[in-house]
Amino acid sequence: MPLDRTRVVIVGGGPAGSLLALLLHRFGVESVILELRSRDHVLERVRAGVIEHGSAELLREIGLGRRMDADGFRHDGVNLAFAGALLRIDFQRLIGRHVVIYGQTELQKDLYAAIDEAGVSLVDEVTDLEIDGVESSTPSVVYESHGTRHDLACDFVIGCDGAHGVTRNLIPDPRTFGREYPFVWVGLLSETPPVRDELIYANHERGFALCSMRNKTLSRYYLQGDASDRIEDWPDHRFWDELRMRLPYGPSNDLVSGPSIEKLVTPLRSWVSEPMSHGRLFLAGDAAHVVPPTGAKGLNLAISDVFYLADALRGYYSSGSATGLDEYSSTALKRVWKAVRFSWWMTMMMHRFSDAEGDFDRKLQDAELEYLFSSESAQRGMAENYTGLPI
Ligand code: FAS
Ligand code: PHB
Repeated sequence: MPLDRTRVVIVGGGPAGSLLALLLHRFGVESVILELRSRDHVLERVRAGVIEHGSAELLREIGLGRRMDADGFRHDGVNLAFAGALLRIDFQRLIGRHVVIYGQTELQKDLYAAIDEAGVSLVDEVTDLEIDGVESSTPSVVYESHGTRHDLACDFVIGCDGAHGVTRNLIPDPRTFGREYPFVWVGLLSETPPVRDELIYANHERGFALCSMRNKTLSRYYLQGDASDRIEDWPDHRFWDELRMRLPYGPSNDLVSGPSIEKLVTPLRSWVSEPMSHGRLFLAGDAAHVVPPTGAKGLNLAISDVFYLADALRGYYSSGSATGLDEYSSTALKRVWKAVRFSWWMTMMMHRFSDAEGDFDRKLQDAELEYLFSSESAQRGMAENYTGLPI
């Protein structure tokens, strides 16, 4: 079995793993990414679409801003619909910040292109992964790839293997916190012009709806569905009829429908596993925390985690200081919990819970929205969280 050696083994080649490898490469720290699926499979995934102000600045700093700024949309605001009214939260006027609408699919393409250009090693279709020695100073990872078994010795193992990964199982007695929401999101991608230039989050008695986009001819829509719903329950015509009913008058009339080119059903949950490190193992992104997409925080938390971790590893390799590594978990979790709180708040405010959930909660939701629609301070608070708290 060929014995290889590197400094950092990154398990998972999604946005967290590939961005971390690039940040480390910039500091001259060698890494190897081990990805379970094929490169094409990872590149085909349709997930997030909102990049926070700070995340966009970081991506520009490391040379990943060109396509994002050319093909993405800078949004200075977002719209909330409730009781037939439409409120625009003006990020620019309230706090001088913005978000960028740029598909995670496109960002992943940019990350893989930059990885290839930098000559960073990305091994895909990895199986039979065995991670050993994370409690020692010489961890190793044994894996199979394209019919050959490898034993990779390293200094650190980073778990960037997502919500269904294996690395977090190496953390003994983790404390996990979570909440499952009693509904799903049904997402649809269509080659139709977006209904508006900015996103619309709608709270309607028939359920939540979200209007988003990827470009001027590619729209992304989401609807709240029942927890037991499957894709077959949402043929295109039902999706478009329901969306039209849940939008306020103007957008409802202007909605252009068309055949779906991709559809998904995704459960909604808030979940955090602490700590995010153990010995020479560190977790980043969905491997340690999952948020409902209502707050558009999942991808952005993956970006801030690896930003903190890369900085800590740079400190270790440049000065031998382990301080950043020792503080990584608590530093990352501080920002994670604020994003978990905001994503929970947006989810509770914008979705319809069954009557069984009780009239009192319904009344609270109305009051929450009426306060937001009437208070500039409340709108400023939402703008701060939505555009992204400081990294
Ligand atoms: P990822 O899950 O993206 O990547 C983990 C990688 O590890 C994957 O490529 C996986 O194949 C690999 N892997 C898994 N097990 C492995 C193993 N044993 N060995 C090697 N590799 C392994 N966020 C938003 O902000 N807005 C959204 O609209 C939004 N929509 C979403 C829709 C869906 C359906 C999902 C699932 C998530 C969505 N998210 C959204 C959240 C999403 O963007 C994640 O937060 C983001 O992908 C997290 O990035 P990673 O931590 O890199 O995890
Ligand atoms: C998306 O464009 O896919 C998107 C946007 C905002 C969200 C979730 C998803 O809150």
